[in-house]
Amino acid sequence: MEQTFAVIKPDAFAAGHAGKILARIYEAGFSVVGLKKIWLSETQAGGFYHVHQDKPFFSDLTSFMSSGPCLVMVLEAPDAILKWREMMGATDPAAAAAGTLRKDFGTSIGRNATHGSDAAETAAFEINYFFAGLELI
Ligand code: RTP
Ligand code: MG
Repeated sequence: MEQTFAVIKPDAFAAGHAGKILARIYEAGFSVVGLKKIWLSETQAGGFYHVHQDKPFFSDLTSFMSSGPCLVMVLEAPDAILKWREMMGATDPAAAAAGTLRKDFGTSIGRNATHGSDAAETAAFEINYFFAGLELI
């Protein structure tokens, strides 16, 4: 079993897509071992995406991620990191494959509906950034 960290980002949450995305998560066989609604500050969003702090899109990214509530989750499954990345699709919804979450619910590269950890080390950092051990059931 492996755990990954996932977010239903402010665009998808505000558009009312959280229920549909959660249904697809359960249908895909993930266990949701942690789940909460949060509204990040810009500073908190910057800490989460610190690896991108020198990128030209960083301020757009932190501004968007702090623009409204989102759902943060810890998902568990065999190969959860890769499985969730495949379910999300490419970063840019325009390039994402049919049937992926970003194709169905994203509207631009900056407003792409979901986040997923990209490696075991980032999953560990991201899970720990948002959840205490007692919240993972
Ligand atoms: P995420 O971290 O959100 O799951 O997305 P990702 O791994 O597919 O993509 P990443 O390279 O980590 O980029 C993080 C987020 O930054 C925004 N972005 N904008 N304007 C741009 O060229 C650009 N590139 C990336 C995206 O919203 C991406 O999800
Ligand atoms: Mg990423």
